[in-house]
Amino acid sequence: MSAAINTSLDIENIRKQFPVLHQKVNGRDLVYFDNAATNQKPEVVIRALVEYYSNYNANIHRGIHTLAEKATKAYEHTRHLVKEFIHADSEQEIVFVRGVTEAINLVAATYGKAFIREGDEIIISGLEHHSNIVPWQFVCQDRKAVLKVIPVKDNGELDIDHFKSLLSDRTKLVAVNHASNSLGTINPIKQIIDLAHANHAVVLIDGAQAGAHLPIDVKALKCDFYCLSSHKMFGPTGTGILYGKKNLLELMPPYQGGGEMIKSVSFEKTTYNDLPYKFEAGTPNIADVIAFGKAIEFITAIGKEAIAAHEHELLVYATEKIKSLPHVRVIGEAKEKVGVLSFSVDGIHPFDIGQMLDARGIAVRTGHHCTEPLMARFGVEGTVRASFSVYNTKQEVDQLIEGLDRIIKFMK
Ligand code: C6P
Repeated sequence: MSAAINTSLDIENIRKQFPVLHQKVNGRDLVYFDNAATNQKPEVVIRALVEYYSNYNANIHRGIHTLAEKATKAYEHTRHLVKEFIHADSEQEIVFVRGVTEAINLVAATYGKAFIREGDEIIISGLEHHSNIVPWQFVCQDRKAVLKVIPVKDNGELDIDHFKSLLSDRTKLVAVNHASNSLGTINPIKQIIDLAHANHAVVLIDGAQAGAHLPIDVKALKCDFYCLSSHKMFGPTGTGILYGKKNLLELMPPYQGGGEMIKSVSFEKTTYNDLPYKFEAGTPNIADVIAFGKAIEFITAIGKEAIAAHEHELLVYATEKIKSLPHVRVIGEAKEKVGVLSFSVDGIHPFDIGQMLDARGIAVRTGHHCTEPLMARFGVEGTVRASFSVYNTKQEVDQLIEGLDRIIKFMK
């Protein structure tokens, strides 16, 4: 990893836009390093929620009154913004869901039901979040299919040669993340997609840890499905998207039945709505989707490249500093990483470190990060994870390192 110099961002000004950052926790200025779990929300996003409920709360796609039309327009505008953001061909390819977990479950339940047969193989990787493991286990149990796993190398990268050896004409689907939430590894998804397509397998990319950090071009990638969670992209919880290629979404059966997803219903026969509404049964999460649009505009206005450069600089700085501390083991040293630093300290439980850092106002995540197989691969129960965002500073990294230094001296 090399430190990229970035002078273009006014971090102080960016920080001012995040009300939650300006508070004391346990008597100290909050240092928020749990961004991979969920990142904080700028004022524009918070204001969009208040504005919707204060001024034009109404159900969408149903009413012809002024409020309903305004709400529908704002909701559909976010779909347009997402389409542009990930370079999809059409708004019909963008399905609003609760987040990445629901997006993957949707594909597993519908694509899995329609296209996976006994003896077929699904390939995932050893870097996956439980959300990209368990739904495929459901499919495999249901369809008597077989789950295969791409192994993880000691540095936290996927073993792509092994992946090649797993591919065969039995492979029907490959599901991997764009970036690992536990180690930060950025996966070579273009290569993975090309290899899978050469074997006529479809590919789902879990973009939970990429949305706010990495460029996403579904068309250039030629990926079949791509999933995002709003709350990891400065947007509200409870919404996100599934991107799917139109021809695939059209072939898939609906996920849930109810209002909005139908064209007509009689007791004898129901016909389904056009894309993407076929997959959006019931009243959706209108307010959060509208505010998600503001989050996308926020990211675009700063520029993903500038965000990534800043986070990379923090990652390089923090990694160098943490390695100078005794008893610390950094887990995950892939060449390409997002701003995630996972580590353990010999003889001190990650949970204890997390608690002692919290006492100093520093928020990190500890535990298995919903990647138990990955923790087992590295022979640990869990790690301490510091994850960076655009509003974090080197001074905050210094506070983390100073806190850790004291904890290690105190405990050892
Ligand atoms: N990871 C973390 O602390 P949801 O909860 O549906 O928005 O996202 C699930 C998910 C799927 N894939 C990856 C790679 C993820 O990182 C996450 C969420 C959080 O790492 C919460 S466990």
